[in-house]
Amino acid sequence: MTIITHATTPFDGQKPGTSGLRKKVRVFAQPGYAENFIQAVFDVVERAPGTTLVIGGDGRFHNRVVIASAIRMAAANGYARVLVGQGGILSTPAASHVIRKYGASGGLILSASHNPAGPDEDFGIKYNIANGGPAPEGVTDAIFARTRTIDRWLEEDAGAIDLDHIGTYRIGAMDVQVIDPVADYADLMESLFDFPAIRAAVDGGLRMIFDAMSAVTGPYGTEILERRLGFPAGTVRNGTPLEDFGGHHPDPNLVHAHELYEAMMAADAPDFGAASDGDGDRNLIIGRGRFITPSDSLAMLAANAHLAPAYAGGLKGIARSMPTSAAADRVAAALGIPSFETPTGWKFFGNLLDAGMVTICGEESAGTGSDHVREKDGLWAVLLWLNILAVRGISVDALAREHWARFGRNYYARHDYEAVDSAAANALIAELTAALPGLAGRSFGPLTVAVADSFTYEDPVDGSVSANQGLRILFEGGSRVVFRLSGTGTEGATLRVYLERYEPADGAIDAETPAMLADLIAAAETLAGISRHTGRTRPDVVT
Ligand code: G16
Repeated sequence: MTIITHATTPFDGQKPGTSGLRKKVRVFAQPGYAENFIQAVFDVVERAPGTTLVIGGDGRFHNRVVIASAIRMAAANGYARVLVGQGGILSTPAASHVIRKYGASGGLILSASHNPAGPDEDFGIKYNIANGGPAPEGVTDAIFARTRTIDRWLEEDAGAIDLDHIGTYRIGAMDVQVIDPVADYADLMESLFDFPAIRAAVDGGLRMIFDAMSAVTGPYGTEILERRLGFPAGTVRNGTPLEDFGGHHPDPNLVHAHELYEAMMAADAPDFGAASDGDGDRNLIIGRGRFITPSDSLAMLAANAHLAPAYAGGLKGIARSMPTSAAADRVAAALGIPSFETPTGWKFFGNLLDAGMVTICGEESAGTGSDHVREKDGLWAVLLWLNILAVRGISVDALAREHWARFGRNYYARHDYEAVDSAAANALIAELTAALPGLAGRSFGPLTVAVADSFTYEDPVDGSVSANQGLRILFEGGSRVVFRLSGTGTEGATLRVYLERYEPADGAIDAETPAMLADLIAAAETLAGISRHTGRTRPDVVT
């Protein structure tokens, strides 16, 4: 076989964001665009000669094209073996597990997560390192620097690539091993949780809906929930991954998973409802008549995790991203374990997990996970919830009420202003940043600012510093507003406004969230001039 050297020139803007490089398909489809980025990865990531690379994606439009290219390029760049999911499918947590289980030096995950798919929609490439987690900033910065000087990419002259038949074949000096995308992951889940207890609860009548949103978790949900746990056929809805996700936005929140929400609020709702996103790392949890915010889900899972075999020995610590509510911190304090506050982005949990400082992590953006892999994991969260409900024989609503009665309640919402003009969004952030030093002591309605700052994180493991990770306005009494610009959008800027109000256990813990956050919403508008800068009078999405 022959290695072909393709001359190339850099493309602008190949800087990875919160979670890899995300752009419109039409951007990725430009000749050499994906190849430049993948070659930049291969040029900078450290690995011994002859290592294994894992490749998989969420099945979205353009996946197969890029996967075939990545396999030919891996062969030309000295990898000894590629492990690729059948059909090019691997959920993000499954890819993380496969990297770890088979000792790969890294993996390429082709996904734009919860963003829509199709010829006019989104695509993405993310590189994960040998621990199975997203590459840290030092690596993504080096990849970006390489994309700016790249002048060639290498490819094995191998023709068409078969992704559909399980087995091993050779191209050039490299083995391509097409693997069952589900089996390893399903075995891992079975090793973590009390499957017999869940099966017994199913036999006793426990019922659920799992909405895979026509994205990658369909086959995983069907195998685990219906085949291994015995939920009736049809428990998994929208279970076939489609290249365009059925035209839907596979973001498991109350806006995009509204059919699930309505089913769970109906009189004949099953006990438990859940959904996952495009690549399977996010989760939505709804009990009969009770939505659980991602921040509360993290706290409630942490408080009950000892009921699952994998966590029976207790948790080492809990980490949450800064905009995630402080509910989990109260659980950590009660358990006498440390809690950590990191910037947005799962990659910031990697060092804490590797160092054995935390066991469970979570983010307000519907991500929860543990040290079993180095990604957030949608089905893991669903199964931990099921494990807890099965062992305790309690409803989601009763568990939530019990939790708030013990720890108090962090009312929480995120307001997203999408596809805002980038210059206007940057001006809003710049103006608010300039105002921060003068805010302490000022009052906004009934709220008085205690501290206002721009969040900087110093990693306690390697000492690396990440600045400008969101603007925090902390009010006396534990309420706060956080402003930041999303790092995952592909159109203009997305302004995220995170609102949190704490009510102690003897306070109003059974109120409606919008009413409880009204003062904070008004303060956010006054503080940041959202409508003045963006022209928007209401958010596009409230989660
Ligand atoms: C990614 C990251 C998450 C982050 C989320 C939102 O999730 O992995 O850590 O919380 O984006 O980020 P942003 O607020 O910058 O848009 P995913 O599921 O898109 O990979």
